[in-house]
Amino acid sequence: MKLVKEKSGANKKDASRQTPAQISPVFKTADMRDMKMDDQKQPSPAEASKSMAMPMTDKNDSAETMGGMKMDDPYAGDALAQNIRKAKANLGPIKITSRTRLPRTVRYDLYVTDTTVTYGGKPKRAIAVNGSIPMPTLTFTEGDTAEIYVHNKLKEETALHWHGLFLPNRYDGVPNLTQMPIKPGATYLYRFPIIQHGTHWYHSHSGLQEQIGMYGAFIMNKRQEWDIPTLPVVLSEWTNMKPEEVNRSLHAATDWFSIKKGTTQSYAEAIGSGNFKTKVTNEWKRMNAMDVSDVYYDKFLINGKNQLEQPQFKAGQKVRLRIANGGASSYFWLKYAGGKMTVVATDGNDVEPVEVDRLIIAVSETYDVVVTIPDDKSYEFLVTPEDRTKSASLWLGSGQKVYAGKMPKLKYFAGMKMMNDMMDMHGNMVQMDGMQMQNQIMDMNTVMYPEITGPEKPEAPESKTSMPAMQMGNDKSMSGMNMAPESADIVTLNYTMLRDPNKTTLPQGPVRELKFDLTGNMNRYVWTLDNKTVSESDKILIKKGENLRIILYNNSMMRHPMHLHGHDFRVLNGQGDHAPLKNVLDIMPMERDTIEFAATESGDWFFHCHILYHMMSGMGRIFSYENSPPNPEVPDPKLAQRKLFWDDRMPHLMGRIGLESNGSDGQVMLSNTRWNAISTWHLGLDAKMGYESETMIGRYIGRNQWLFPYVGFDYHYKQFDPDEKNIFGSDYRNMFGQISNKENRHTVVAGLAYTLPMLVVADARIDGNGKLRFQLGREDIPLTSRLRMNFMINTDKEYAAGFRYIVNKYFALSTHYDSDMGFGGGLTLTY
Ligand SMILES: [Cu+2]
Repeated sequence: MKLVKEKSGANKKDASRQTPAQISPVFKTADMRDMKMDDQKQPSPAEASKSMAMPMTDKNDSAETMGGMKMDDPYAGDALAQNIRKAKANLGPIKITSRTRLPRTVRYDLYVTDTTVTYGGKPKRAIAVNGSIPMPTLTFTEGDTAEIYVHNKLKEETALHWHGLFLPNRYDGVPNLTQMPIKPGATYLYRFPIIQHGTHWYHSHSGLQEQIGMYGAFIMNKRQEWDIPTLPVVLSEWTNMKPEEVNRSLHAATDWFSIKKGTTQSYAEAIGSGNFKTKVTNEWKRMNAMDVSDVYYDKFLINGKNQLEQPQFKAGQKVRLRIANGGASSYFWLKYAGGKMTVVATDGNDVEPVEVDRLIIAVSETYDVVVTIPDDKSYEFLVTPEDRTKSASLWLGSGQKVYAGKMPKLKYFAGMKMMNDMMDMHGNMVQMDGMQMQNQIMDMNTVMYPEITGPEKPEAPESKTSMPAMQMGNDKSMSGMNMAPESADIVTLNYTMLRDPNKTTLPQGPVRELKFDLTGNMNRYVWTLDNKTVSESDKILIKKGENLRIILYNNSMMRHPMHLHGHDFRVLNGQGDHAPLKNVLDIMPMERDTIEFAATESGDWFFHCHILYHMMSGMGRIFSYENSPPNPEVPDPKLAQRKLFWDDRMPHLMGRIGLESNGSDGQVMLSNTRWNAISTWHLGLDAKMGYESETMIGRYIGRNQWLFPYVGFDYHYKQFDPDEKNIFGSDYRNMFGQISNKENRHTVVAGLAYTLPMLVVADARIDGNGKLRFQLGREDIPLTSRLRMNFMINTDKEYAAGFRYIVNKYFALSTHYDSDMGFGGGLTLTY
């Protein structure tokens, strides 16, 4: 992309940002100018009601050069152009109203308190602001100054981040980065000028508070705004589990969430649906069951309600929905029962209107969508999480209910098959030549959508190598692909359909290119950029005045909504000078996307995945402006950094304790991104059965974390019985002829564990007496959705196998046979 010299309307924040103290006098003159303009523009009543064409349309654009080519119509003949024309025609003339009042300081007082909610059917702790979940909608007009007093009435620290806002770095609200956390009982003032407009939102950036209520709409009106009914729509999700427990469970890699969702993809389910080979291939490639989202939720919410009624709208009315996805980890499909939805803005920035049947809104994105109420009925605006487990509905209008149509369940084995094709044996995504893996053009998950690719059926032999039908949005250039007939009818929004009505070229400056691979390890829930967490990487120094171009490649199996604080970036999507401006980029698996922005600020700005649990595991970077003045909000930057880094360094405790008729087997682990401390034990009922424990600490190596060198200590005590034999004979000597020394072994050990295909862990070690041991084992083989099998065998002539039937998150019925302890049955506790 060539940079254009002129300073175009792109960088709305070109006007340098100052602290409010500095800005007040400057703003006064600006206010005067504004006022004058307002006075001049002060519409007569006739004028005010005079219809205006789309304010976003810049008529002069049509003769501009596009990518060096002179064109009369920049998008003649193109499907997108047709869509835009139609959308504009259908929107028709929209009245605008001008803000006549002077810009002013708008004050809000936010009281953050503990509360109890019953969203999931049980009373649970949540956090409310001014008694409300979501937090109250904060409304401003461009030119105002925001004065927001946060009164922390919690027993814990907090901080609020103003998502998508251009503001002085010290008010960005990232605790331990741009400010110190607001202490319990303290009041904190955020004061910044409103220098932009559009639909934004705000949320806690402190710990996991965002999951339990701390999200709300932040609306900045233009000084000339559309005069149609407008509704802030904040989407979110609720879990009855404490967010800390959600986070720990994800790291413990229990598959409890899959069981709750019905997506275990067990062997029985695979065989029953003719997908045995797919399942084996999946495990051969060392993957666990696949899913489009990590967490099971009990309820999905629109403005804090599962069913939200808005009966005031009448036939023929247009409504502007200002939608913000305030969910912690859920993407949402949006569908409307009353016809097409017209997308008019994203992340607070206008786009040329386009009509779609549905769109997916990534975590933390915003979209402005105009819908029409066709008749005096109640039309469903359906919000469905990406995993389609449940939904929430907004009802527009009154009268007979018109449903949008539930989204059918995902075809998980089709998804698993696709993943198998996409993943090589080294855990890398296979590069697909000739496929446009960018800007959401090709949604690989389409193979899982029955509404596009047809209902689930047994393994189709012909789809072995060719990609099944995909939906390509309305990009006809992909017509070579095998498209299912239904897909042509459903227009799904993708990023190539977003076009800014104005030029968004960056101001002139040196261009610096940065590249990041989005990386992750599903099995240990480690999420990184270039296989490094925030705490494992240095801040990325950037210079004021340069233009940064960032190329992102998603080499993980999940999509990630990458968010940049304090700046809008251009998404290079083929729209040339009119590339859309966003602050969140959803990037699908295998995609390579390019964004660029002008470095116009100072201070430290977070760039991170907005899936809360990915962010907390370290998926981000800090962009730091060189030679920034010290931030007065962070008096001790070293201490602040230590606290910030703790988020992804924090170890998680997990354990499994078997209490069976032949004794107790179990293990506890304390592990973080790379390190793992494990203690395992086998305690027989008597000395003949033996007592043994092994305690190890080690570090996982490599991005896939298949290799685990460790050191530790082994204690064995077993009364020797010369007559005892197992299937290998006496275990007095091991298979290498070395004396096992089981009656009294306490020695140091050093070893290497490695995860093999089929997720079998091979473990070779040597102890302080020179004795070798080689062991193979696997936990958690999913036989049915709740039945798990495990086995172990080693050269000490020990072996074991067992079954667990998972009753709930913490309890399982279990039985196992062990060469030392024999048969047993009982309970297994999982933590
Ligand atoms: Cu992510």
